[in-house]
Amino acid sequence: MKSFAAIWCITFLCHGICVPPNDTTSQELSGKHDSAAQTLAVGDSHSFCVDSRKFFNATEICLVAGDCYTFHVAACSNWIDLQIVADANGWTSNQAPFGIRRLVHRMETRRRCPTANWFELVGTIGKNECYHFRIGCGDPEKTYSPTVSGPLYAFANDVPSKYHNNRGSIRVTVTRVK
Ligand SMILES: [Ca+2]
Repeated sequence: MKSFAAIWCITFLCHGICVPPNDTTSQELSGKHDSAAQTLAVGDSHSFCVDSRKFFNATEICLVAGDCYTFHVAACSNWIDLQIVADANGWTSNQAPFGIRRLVHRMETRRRCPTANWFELVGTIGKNECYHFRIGCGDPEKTYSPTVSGPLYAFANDVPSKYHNNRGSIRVTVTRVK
């Protein structure tokens, strides 16, 4: 337990930085590597993999402000945060080993998306830390409508300096419903 706690006790100096687009009034965000990204027609779906070790997983899809989307994660999909196995809903600080639970609680505000669980699947519009939205395991009854247009990225929610101890990928399907 000591070694496990020691790993978690490493200081976290690299926080997520909110980098707004140059023109915050713009309703469209560009993605440097997403010139080939496509938009979806109503009823169309697109599947992509989210690697828990990657800071930004490109999806080759652009979401459009005002359109509505649902997300679905394949059943039994799991990934691993150091030693904790979780699905796309992630894990909570209360599930951390007792000896480090208080420390893990204190670190919650350092997660890239502080309101989401540890290792919860999170989406964002554009390669920045400003437009996060929670996906989790997805819910066909719950739609997401972005306020800006731009390339969709996804990631496992973690503190920025702790992606090296992540393992596993999760497959996600996004569908435009409106
Ligand atoms: Ca981690």
